[in-house]
Amino acid sequence: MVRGLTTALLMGSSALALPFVDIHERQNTTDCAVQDTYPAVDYAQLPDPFTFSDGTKVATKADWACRQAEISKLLQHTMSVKVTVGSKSVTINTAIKKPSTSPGPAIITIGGSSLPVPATVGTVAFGNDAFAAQASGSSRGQGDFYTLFGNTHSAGALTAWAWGVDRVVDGLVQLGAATTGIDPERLGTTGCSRNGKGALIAGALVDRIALTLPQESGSGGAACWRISDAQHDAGANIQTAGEIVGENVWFSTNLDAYATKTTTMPEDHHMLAALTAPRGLFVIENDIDWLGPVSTTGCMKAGRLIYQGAGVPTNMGFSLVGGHGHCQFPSAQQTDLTTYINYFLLDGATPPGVVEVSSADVDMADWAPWMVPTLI
Ligand code: MCU
Repeated sequence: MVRGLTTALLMGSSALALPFVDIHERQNTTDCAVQDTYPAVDYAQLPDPFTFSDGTKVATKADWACRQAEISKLLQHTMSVKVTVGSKSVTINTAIKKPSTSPGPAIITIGGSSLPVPATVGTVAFGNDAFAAQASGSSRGQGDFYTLFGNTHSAGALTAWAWGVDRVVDGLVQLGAATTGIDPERLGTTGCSRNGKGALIAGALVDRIALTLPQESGSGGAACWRISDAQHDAGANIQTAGEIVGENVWFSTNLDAYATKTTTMPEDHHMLAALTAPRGLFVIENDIDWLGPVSTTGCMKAGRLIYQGAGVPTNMGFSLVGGHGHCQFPSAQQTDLTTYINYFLLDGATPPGVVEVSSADVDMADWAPWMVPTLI
C-alpha cells in the first residue's frame, strides 16, 4: 500500500534550524574541542582517522566519539554552524510503501532504488532532485533546501539531501509507527550512482540510519579523491575531484580550492565510514573505469580498517562485482545484501561475516600506513 506522508518541517517562523553538527548527540558532547575550520594538509596517502588534527592519538572510545565529531566537521566544515530560517518553510512529500508486516523496517530511497528490496522492508521515497537540484554545473542553489536557507548557501546537493533525509526521519518519528507502518529505529537508505553518493553522505551524517547501502557511487562517493587522482595520473579514465566540481553541484564550491590538489584535503572519503561506524554499511560497487574500481576498493578497505578500530569489523562490508550494466544489481551480490538487510533491519540473529569482495587488487600499505588502535 502506498500512502503519502507530508513532513512539515520543524521550523516555526522564528525557529533556528541546526545543521548536523548541532543535532547529533555524539557531536553535542561538551568534552570535545571541535574547531569551526581546519587547515589544509600535505598528505599523499589517506589521512589517519585515528589521530586528531592536533596530532593526539585516538586511544579510548571517548576519544573516538570526539574524533568522529571532528571528522564530521572536517567533511562539512563549510556548512554554517547555525542557520536562521526565518519565515521560510517547505513541504517534503514522500511516497511510503509499507513493509508486509507493519510496523516494520523501511529503506529511504534517494532518487529511487535499483536494489531488490524484500517485501518485509518498506520504502520511503525521497525526491532528492526537488530538494536540491543536480541538473548540471549550473543548477546550484535550486530546490527546497535553498528556499529555506537561501540560494547562496554553501552546502552542495549531497549535503542538502542528507539534511532533507534527516527531516524525513523526523516526520516518521513524529507520526509514529502506528500511523506510518514504519519503525523509525529500523531505517536504511540507498541510491545508485549520483544518488548513491547521496546515500553514502546521508548515512554518514544522519545517525538515525541503521543501514547504509550506497550502490555504484564511484568518485564523490565510495572512492577516495587521492586514489582517484593517482589512478588518473596512471592513465585511467576515472572521475576526479577536478572533473566533478565542474560537472555538477554535488559538492560545495568550497571543494574547488582542493579539487586539483587533493593531497591538501584534511579528509578523504574513507572517513565517511568513520561516521557511519558502528552502524551498518554495505558498499556495492561495479568495475566501470569511471567509477574507479581501484579507488573504491582502496578507499573502502580503509573504511573497513576504521570499522575494525571501532570494534565492529563486520558491520561494514564492501562488494565490487563487475560484468554488468551500471546500476544493474547482479545476483552475485544478493546473499551479502540479504545478510546485511536481515541483520540491521529485520532483527536477524546472524551478523554478517567478513565481506570484502573486489576484482581490484590494492595494497593498503600504499594508502593507509596508519595503525588501527585497540580502543580502551
Ligand atoms: C557515478 O555517478 C555519476 C558520475 O559521478 C557522473 O560523472 C556521471 O555523469 O553520472 C553518474 C550517474 O549518476 O549515472 C547515472
